[in-house]
Amino acid sequence: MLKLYGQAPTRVLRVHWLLNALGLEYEEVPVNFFEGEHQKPEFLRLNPAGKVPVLVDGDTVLTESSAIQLYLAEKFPQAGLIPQSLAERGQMYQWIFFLVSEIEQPLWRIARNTSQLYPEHEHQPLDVQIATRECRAMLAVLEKHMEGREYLVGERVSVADMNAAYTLDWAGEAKMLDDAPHLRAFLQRMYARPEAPVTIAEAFAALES
Ligand SMILES: N[C@@H](CCC(=O)N[C@@H](CS)C(=O)NCC(=O)O)C(=O)O
Repeated sequence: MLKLYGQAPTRVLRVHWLLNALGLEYEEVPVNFFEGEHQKPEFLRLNPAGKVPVLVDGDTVLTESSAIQLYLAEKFPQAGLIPQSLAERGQMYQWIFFLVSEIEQPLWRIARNTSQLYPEHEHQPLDVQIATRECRAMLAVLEKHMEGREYLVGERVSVADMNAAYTLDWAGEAKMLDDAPHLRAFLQRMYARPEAPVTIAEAFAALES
């Protein structure tokens, strides 16, 4: 059986989209950051970066949430989550890389400079300003792309949408979607889908209850 290390509200949620859509059974292995489990030798043997998610599928060990999404979609091609034409596949990769490098990256810079994830003396307020500006500019590019579209690529849902749903949920949590009605509508459509996992806010609320 598949083993997935990590739990909501981490980037494990990206993988939940695929596992749910494909109807796959898996064992979830929680990794407790507060107890330093991600830095224990047995975990570092799986992912030397000390981060979740990690997917173990038999002898295959995969890290990087977006790579795991693509791996699962490719392993079960009958679900049609990878576009068939090369042109659309190229666009799917384009948007996934865009989401991870141009949108998630500044979101992460904002998070680490404003939360208790990093000690306060390491916070860099100027970088929050720069990352906010950069993130908004890149969100505007995606907002324009989504005018009149239901999906990021082509006419049916693909891994790009499942990657975007998690990333834009994070952007919404960071109050970055006020000027992006098409992205807000996209998020609503995605989270109304049967395979939608919990949102980041729901996962945090569950932790506190
Ligand atoms: N690029 C990686 C990032 C993974 C990542 O940063 N995961 C966080 C949780 S969302 C983590 O495990 N952080 C632990 C740490 O940085 O020490 C991915 O997309 O999987």
